[in-house]
Amino acid sequence: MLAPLPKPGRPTVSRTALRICPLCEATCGLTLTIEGTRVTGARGDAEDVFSRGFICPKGAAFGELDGDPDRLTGPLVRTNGELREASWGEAFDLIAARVPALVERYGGNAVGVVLGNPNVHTMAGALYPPVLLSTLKTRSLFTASTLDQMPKHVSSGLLFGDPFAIPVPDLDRTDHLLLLGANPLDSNGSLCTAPDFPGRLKALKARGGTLTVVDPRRTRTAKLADRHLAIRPGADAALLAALAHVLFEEKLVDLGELAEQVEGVPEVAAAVAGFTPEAVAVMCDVPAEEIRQVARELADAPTAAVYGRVGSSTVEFGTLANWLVDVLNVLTGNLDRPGGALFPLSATAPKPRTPAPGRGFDLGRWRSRVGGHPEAKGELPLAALAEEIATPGDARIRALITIAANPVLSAPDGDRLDRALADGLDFMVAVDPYLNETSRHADVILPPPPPSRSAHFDFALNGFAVHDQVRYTPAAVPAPPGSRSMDECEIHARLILAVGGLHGADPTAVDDLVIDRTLAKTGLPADRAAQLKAELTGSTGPERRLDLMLRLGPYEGLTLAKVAAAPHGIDLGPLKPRLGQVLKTRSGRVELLPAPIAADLPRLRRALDRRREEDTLVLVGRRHLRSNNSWMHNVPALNRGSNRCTLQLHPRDAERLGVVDGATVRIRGTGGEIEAPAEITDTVRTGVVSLPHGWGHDRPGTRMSVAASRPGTNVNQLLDGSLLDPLSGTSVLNGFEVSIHALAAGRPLAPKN
Ligand SMILES: Nc1nc2c(c(=O)[nH]1)N[C@H]1C(S)=C(S)[C@@H](COP(=O)(O)OP(=O)(O)OC[C@H]3O[C@@H](n4cnc5c(=O)[nH]c(N)nc54)[C@H](O)[C@@H]3O)O[C@H]1N2
Ligand SMILES: Nc1nc2c(c(=O)[nH]1)N[C@H]1C(S)=C(S)[C@@H](COP(=O)(O)OP(=O)(O)OC[C@H]3O[C@@H](n4cnc5c(=O)[nH]c(N)nc54)[C@H](O)[C@@H]3O)O[C@H]1N2
Ligand code: SF4
Ligand SMILES: [Mo]
Repeated sequence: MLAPLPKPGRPTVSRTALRICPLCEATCGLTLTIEGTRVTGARGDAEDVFSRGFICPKGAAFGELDGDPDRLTGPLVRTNGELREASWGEAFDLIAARVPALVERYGGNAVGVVLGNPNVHTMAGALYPPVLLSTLKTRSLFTASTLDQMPKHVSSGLLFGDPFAIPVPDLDRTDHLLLLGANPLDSNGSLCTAPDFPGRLKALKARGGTLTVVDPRRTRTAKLADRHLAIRPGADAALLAALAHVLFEEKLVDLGELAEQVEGVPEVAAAVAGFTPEAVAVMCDVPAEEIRQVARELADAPTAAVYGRVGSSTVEFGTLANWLVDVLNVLTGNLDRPGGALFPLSATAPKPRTPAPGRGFDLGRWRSRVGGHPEAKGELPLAALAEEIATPGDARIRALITIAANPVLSAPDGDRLDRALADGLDFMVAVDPYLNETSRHADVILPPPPPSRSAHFDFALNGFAVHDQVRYTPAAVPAPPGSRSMDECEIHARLILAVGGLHGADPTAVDDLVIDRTLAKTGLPADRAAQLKAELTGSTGPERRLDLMLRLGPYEGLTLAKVAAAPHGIDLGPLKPRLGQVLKTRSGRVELLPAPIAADLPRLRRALDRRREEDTLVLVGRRHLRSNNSWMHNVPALNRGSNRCTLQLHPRDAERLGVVDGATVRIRGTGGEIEAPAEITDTVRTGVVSLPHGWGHDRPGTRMSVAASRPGTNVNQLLDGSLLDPLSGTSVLNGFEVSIHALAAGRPLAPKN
């Protein structure tokens, strides 16, 4: 059924193969050029039903990233304190010898699991971590979500009863996009999967639509906007509350067809009553009249969508801001209508349910041991991981499994976490292709093969796509002769067996178990279920699981065979209204003012009166098109040219502080001090400085030679991890106070301890 792979070994003439790009959320279809088992080029697949040929510099560097000589080619195991190459058998033997014994003695919570960002970009990351967690019976789960989009999950859980019910802006049809805290021209979009996001924004403008961007920096996205509000960081919730206020005050609220499905509108009106444009103007540093104008434009647009991302999520009032984004979509009648914000329907989603009340969404069902942080969506704040390891107590975390995560760089206070990983753990496993700042602490590293050797399906990201479609790409390249690589799905399955006391069993047993459980939940009669199982095609466990999900999914007649037969994808149509199917609240309606939100609003109200010193500086992040979080700095094509890890500051602030362009500055925050070269630019507003994250590749014992040669500095060392959005446990990574001191110009960066 699937295209046969050429025989490995002989250098063949170059051929091409399709591969969905796993490097960011845009999921572009790529055409790879392959010589033998080496990827020598990548271009956009012009026939891809979704991306239609788009590619960015990261996708174009696919071959170099895939063939990075620093990638681990087989497992590493620690013996006598040193990591050395080992066989897969040795690696899993050691895990099986250590983890079940710890679970037996201290309970499942003694094993922490950290899931990082690339899990949304691999099939393995979608299919196996839930099984790993249920096998371990651990509540010690930490993911990149609490450095990112957990405020959105919490807001959706409370509003719609389902933390994964995330409406996305209908980019291709909307007349008006109000975009906050996102810079898709560099990030290519997030929780809004849209290959060629830049082109889609330009198309919006070309059809006469309006783009408003709210960002303390004049980003490339802001430059495209009809209106740019250079808001003070951390103030989005106040701005959005004021917009809601104006809608009520000027009688612009019009739920349209939504009216029947929403409760709590008068309560929201009362809740935002204090948030007049005048009351929020100082906190936001946006004139009251301009706020009124934005509200009117939003209400007047034939269709409109409000969309907020990282810059309005990883902030002090992140959940409130994310809630208000959808409150505005509701109040303007734009939720669940074409041109507004709609719920995608992916091919592997469960069949839509008949509208009915659901079980609702609860927060804080348990709390973290040390800090007492409430769980959100079953997770604890990643910022609390270090203390959960290092604080003595019977219930402390003693073993850690990190999968595709580099929290030493991506989470607050990496130095503290670094020490906790070094001194506080009995055992650590990392599933990671690199020996990096985090995995260097592992006792066992299990490296997945390069992406060209993995099949790809976007289980997670299709659920946030601006157009329904389905695409599958099998592995593009076979393992070269003599290679020790193991498919990442098999790594995950073997890991589950090893920690669960079934070490050595056939890894497809894990897939069969999931298939049987899934079939049992369908309520199908046993003979029909057995028949369905027998009909599944696919040459691997994960392929059979994908086939089952497609067959049980919302699109009649879709199977793996059908999807595989359409290598450029199958178009499933524009997004459609489906709110009734989505709602799982106890009332069966959108609950517009959930109690936890109402209880958090006074905190925002108090912040309106907060006066900061005139010369207070707050820090925000930024992303660069040729980078991705912490792990792409080892690819020469993506890490050349001028230093990108610079502290941007406004000329007026620079002058006041006596900082000249290019000089080294010392930046101080609650978590520590770092140094970076200053870059003076008026693209940041006054009172704001900006430093990107994911840098600081100067720790010993890693194997990322290119990254280490241009290490940059770790912005997250400025944070002590105590600053969180309380409802979601998400770290405040944007809009925190720092102080800046000019050092002598040209002084070399101080070596890190
Ligand atoms: N200050 C600040 N900090 C931030 C952010 C910010 O904006 N500002 N952004 C936050 C956000 S949004 C996120 S998502 C987090 C990301 O933080 P993390 O989730 O820690 O992700 P990365 O830093 O991308 O590290 C990914 C890890 O996965 C490994 N990896 C790459 N490909 C694969 C694969 O195919 N399989 C496996 N098993 N591993 C793989 C890489 O080698 C690396 O170790 O960072 C957060 N940190
Ligand atoms: N090139 C590249 N692409 C990426 C990534 C990457 O690292 N590099 N990371 C991927 C990941 S994991 C994610 S989650 C996405 C994120 O994608 P986006 O959500 O687009 O995130 P950013 O590009 O960081 O843009 C956030 C913007 O918020 C602004 N901001 C900061 N504080 C505030 C505030 O208080 N209010 C407002 N309104 N704005 C504020 C910042 O100036 C910044 O421009 O990108 C993904 N794509
Ligand atoms: S935009 Fe994202 S998915 Fe598309 S080529 Fe670039 S990195 Fe890959
Ligand atoms: Mo992210």
